[in-house]
Amino acid sequence: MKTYKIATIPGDGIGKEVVPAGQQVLEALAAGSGDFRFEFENFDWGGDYHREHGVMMPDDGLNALRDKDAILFGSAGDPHIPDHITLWGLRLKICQGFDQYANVRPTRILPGIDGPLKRCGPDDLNWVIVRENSEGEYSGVGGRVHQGHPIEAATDVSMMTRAGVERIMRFAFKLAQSRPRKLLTVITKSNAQRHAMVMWDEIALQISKEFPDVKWDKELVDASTARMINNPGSLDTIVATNLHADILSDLAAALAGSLGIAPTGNIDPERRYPSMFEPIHGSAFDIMGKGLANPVGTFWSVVMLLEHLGETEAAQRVMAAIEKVTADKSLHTRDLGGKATTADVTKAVCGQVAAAGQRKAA
Ligand code: NAD
Ligand code: K
Ligand code: MN
Repeated sequence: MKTYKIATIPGDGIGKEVVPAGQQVLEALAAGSGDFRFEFENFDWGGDYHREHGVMMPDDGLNALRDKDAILFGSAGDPHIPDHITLWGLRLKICQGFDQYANVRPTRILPGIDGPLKRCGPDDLNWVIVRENSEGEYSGVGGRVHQGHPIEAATDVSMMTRAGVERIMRFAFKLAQSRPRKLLTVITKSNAQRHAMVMWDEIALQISKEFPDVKWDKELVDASTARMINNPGSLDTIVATNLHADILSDLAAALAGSLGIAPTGNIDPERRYPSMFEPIHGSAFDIMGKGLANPVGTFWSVVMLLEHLGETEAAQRVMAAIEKVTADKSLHTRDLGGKATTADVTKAVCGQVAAAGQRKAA
């Protein structure tokens, strides 16, 4: 029997609620499968670890993750520690340390969930946003001088490299090619950002020649927010820079019903290092510790994790279980207008996964 080594890093806030829930779903899946098992190792990194050790994770922490088949992550963000310290000290350290340069964010309207777009059904909104995840606006290049003085100046440089843009474009075109509509929208802002974004556009054109069967267009990032709302069906696969895609994907999640249902994979497509899967939401300080967190974003991330492991059938089983549960409005959490708790939804999804396992065995 195959054994997959999975690292779990709940992190902070509701990450501590949704990651154990995701682990329960994987355990329910493995219990009903004769094909594979999981070996979990939990890492208590995050704000509490920072209070004790002064850092979000140990300096050699990446070494403890290196031999894992995948990482299930929650969120980095603590109400008492500045956000840039929690983010750079944990999540970005892993993403950049393992060169997880492709951040993949599927969005669609799940059964039973009413998004805010009244004219929009499940067939009209089915996107995958590809976010450049290693450089751009979040490259970390910049600095502050003369802090606190009237002449103070600060920069965050959006650094893009030809190699970095080529690899994310190629990844996005390939992904678009694998989807039924073979449609890619390249998000840009080359009217105002006249250096890096112009290179971005040129590289899009260059890489498009490798994929003659993919239909593609360009859209300015500001205009694309309006297009997502006015004409969602005109979009399918979308590629954007680190910052642009960060913003667009929260909008996409809200249009699909809630930030709480949206998943993501931080992928190293070359598989040199483990990839990391997480809900797109953060620590949600306003609801943490109350059992109100919607775990669906984490469960969908578990589906992406299973797909990454090549366990396609198991991934489909979990996705079907999620959809059965979202279709039942009595199992909606408060963000979707319901009254169910994190534990209610988790129990229901685990039950569906187990039942499907029994049907398979019979
Ligand atoms: P957030 O995603 O934590 O919350 C935004 C809003 O969405 C809140 O009202 C929250 O209650 C709601 N929400 C989020 N997830 C939900 C869920 N699963 N179920 C129900 N409601 C949900 O974003 P924020 O408030 O901007 O950030 C809070 C902290 O999280 C900050 O420290 C931030 O830096 C961090 N953060 C971390 C990550 C990450 O680790 N990947 C991502 C985003 C934000
Ligand atoms: K997250
Ligand atoms: Mn974000």
